[in-house]
Parts: sequence; structure tokens; C-alpha cells
Amino acid sequence: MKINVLTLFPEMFSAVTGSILGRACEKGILEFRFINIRDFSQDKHKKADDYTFGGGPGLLMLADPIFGALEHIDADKDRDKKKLLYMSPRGKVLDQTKIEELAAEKEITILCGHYEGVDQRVLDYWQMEEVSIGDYVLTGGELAAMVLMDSVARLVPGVLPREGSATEESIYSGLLEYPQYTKPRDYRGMEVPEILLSGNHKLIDLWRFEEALRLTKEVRPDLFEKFVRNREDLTKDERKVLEKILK
Ligand code: 6GU
Repeated sequence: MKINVLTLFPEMFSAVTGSILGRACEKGILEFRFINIRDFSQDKHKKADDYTFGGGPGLLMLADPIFGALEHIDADKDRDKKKLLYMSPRGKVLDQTKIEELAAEKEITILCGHYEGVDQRVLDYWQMEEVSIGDYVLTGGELAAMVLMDSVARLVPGVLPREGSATEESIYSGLLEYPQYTKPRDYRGMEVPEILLSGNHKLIDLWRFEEALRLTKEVRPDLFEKFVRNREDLTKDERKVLEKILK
């Protein structure tokens, strides 16, 4: 999968080129391209922003350098095969369903806004899809773009060292993750739950299911409600556990 990022701050993206995603790039599974919008400014001072028509505080990113950057990466070629996204608190909030949808794309281009945003004509002409990462405001789209890149890229086959963790398939999907422990068995007097040392995988799975249910019900009642609805796929034992939590 190819991901192009248009930004005024390409150096911020060293955060994603290190680590797991960087390795996937070396392996050729991912291809990242960071384009500095300022490089496409035709102004002698490399200006990329200006005051808004109609007045008001703050600067707006100019259309022309963004058009130049998009044309440089041939964003207008095979337009229907490429996703163009604009990171903005005005967009629809990203969720796992959207992330899965994006993970199936061949090429994604992400525009990061700064200051008060971008000239509306950029969004209209290129028919950009506006995406937010939550109901709060950041100083720019870069951190949001990195959240999107990380969450999408990890779903691309071969990116994660171990594919398809248990919590993403099976009954655990839609639930918060159960508590996990590693060595030592006793850390400063805090012991690993006995059942996890039992070697009885059926009981361990039921314990994990119960903990996941308990946690989800307490922290995310919205997710819990959704999980409980039309639950025909549970085994007898799992159903018993669910009924215990519901009581
Ligand atoms: Cl995508 N951009 C900015 N600037 N703030 C945000 C956001 C995006 N998502 C949530 N807050």
C-alpha cells in the first residue's frame, strides 16, 4: 500500500518511519512518501498561507501550493482508484470500520492542514474526504495523520510480525482486552491470577472472556450493549459467563 502525505512539517513523520511501519517499508509492503507543501509555493518567500477573505483571526493554507503538490504526485491520474483524505476536526470521526475500509485501498493521499485550515476550493476541487480522529482540537493534522497511518498500516498483510491476534478474530472482537501478565509470577507481592498458571486452556479462555466482559461493561457500556445484542454464536459455557456478568 502506498501512502502519500502532504504536509508543512514532514520532519514530524520520523515518528512513523522508525518502528514497525518503517520495517514494512524496507520490506516493500508499505511505501510512504512525504511531500513538503512549501516546496510547491511559487512565492519568492515560499509562502504557503495567508489571511482569510472576510476577515477573522489566523492564517489559511493557500490552494496553489497544495494543487502543485497533488499534481506532482499525479493525484489526478486514475482519480477513482485513489483515496484523498483531509485531516480535519470537521470530518467524520475515524473508527475501526473506516480503518478496515481504508486498509483495502491501494493508494491513499493524506493532506494535513495547519493554522485555520485550507482554502475550501482545495477540498471541493479534489473532492477530499474529511477525517477527524476525535472530538478535540489539535494544532495541525500531522498527529492525526500518523494515527490514521498507524491504524491502517497494521492491517495490511505482512506489516505485523504476528498476524491476526486472538482479540481481533473470535468472540473477543468488540470487547476491551482482558488483563495479561508475564514473568515473574510474583512481582512485589502482586501475584498472577492462579488460573493462568493452570494449563487448562478452556478455563483460561472462559476467564479471559469474563474479564473482557466485566471490563467492557464498566468502562464502555456502549460497546457492551452492542456486544450483547444478537449473540447467537456463543457456546454454552460462554453464555453462562455472559449471564453471570449481566446479573
Ligand atoms: Cl484530523 N485535525 C486537527 N487539527 N484536529 C483534530 C483532528 C484532526 N481530529 C481531531 N482533532
